[in-house]
Amino acid sequence: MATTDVSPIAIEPDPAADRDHRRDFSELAERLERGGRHAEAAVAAVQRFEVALPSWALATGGTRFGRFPGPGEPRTLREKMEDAALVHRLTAGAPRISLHIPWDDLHDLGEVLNDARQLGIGFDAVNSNTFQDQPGQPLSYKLGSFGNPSAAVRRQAIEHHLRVIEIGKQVGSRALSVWLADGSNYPGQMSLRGSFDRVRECLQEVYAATPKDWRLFTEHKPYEPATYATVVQDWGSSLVLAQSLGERAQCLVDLGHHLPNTNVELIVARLLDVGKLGGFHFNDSKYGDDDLTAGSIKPYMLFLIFHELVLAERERLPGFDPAYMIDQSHNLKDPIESLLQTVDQLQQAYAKACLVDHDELAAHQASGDVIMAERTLKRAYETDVRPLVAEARRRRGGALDPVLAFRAMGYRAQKSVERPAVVSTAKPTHL
Ligand code: PSV
Ligand code: MN
Repeated sequence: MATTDVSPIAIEPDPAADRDHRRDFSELAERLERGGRHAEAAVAAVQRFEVALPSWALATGGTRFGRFPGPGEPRTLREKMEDAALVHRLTAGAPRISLHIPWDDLHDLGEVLNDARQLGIGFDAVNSNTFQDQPGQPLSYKLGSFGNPSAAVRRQAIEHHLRVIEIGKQVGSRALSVWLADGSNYPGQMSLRGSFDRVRECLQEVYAATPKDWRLFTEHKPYEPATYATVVQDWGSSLVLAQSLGERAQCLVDLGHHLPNTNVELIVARLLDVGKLGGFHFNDSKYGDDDLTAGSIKPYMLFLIFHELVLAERERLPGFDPAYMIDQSHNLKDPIESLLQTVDQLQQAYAKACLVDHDELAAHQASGDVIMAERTLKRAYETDVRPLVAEARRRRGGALDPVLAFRAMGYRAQKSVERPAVVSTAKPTHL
């Protein structure tokens, strides 16, 4: 994971908080040391951790029932990038934004690049959108895009992806994420095998058009909008696609894209095993694709996922290079605050996973000591690593407590003056 410098937005100094932090961190480091674990290695790992922010999560999302935006929300891509730069400034861990095309207005790419340079923001994977019809679009995606029985619709969807790749090349992206809504609502509506074959064929053409140093991520999702049979429904379908496309195609695991109780860390382990774990869309969920703040509902699962990642990192699994991205919809929370919380949760889950005593765990596994093996994991999970991640952020110029620092800055109040609300009839942008 490469690190990227943070931009110079001032954070209010708080000497008392700083003093308390130094004490908390050295106490934690000392306690860890006593147990044979080392804070410094975990701090260094968290300092290297970077996650991409989705451009679509910087403004209030919504549900199909409504959208309730707050004051001072970004109205343009430039404003979204300003907010993204602030999230990076405070967390020291989110230096890139992931564009969604055509949701993001990219008509003046030169200006977008210029803004990004000024703000110190880079571009992560580009996301295509063939799940909605756009104004003026000749053919409809009502019955799907790559899986559509009409060759003309499939051609239109391919052309869209080729345009997305061209934009991605210009902004310096290194990956294309493809999530398809294709599927059927009723048995008999669509050939289950035929639609998959069509999706595979279209993806082959798109894959061939990606630059040789890019990756293509296929993202699965069990249902919604298709309620009976989504074409890329599960990680098995995603894996079959990635394997048939080629080495640079890998699977993207969106944490919310699983049926309740699915063992997502096991899916991660399987994909790692075959060198096909492309990356993540982090979020959390209770029932379906709820797009909640990462770690808000199932923090232990998030830790167990990071545990698999740390193992893979330690074992230097060939091709291990997961792309970390967020995919959330903030309906009630201030989007910036939710993203700050998210990055912090990811940093904490990663830090905890770094604190697992792997030798001890392996010994308990080998002797079949179930209790002690579980305790070894739990000991890491139950460690309060907040001083550790605060220290990692501090060393990279970020905030000790990003949410509190954000509130102290008065950024939203200032933006609500600078960005008067536009009376909007806009529908929710993200379901
Ligand atoms: C729709 O479910 C979705 O949330 C997918 O997860 C995509 O990654 C995202 O939208 C952006 O297209
Ligand atoms: Mn996603």
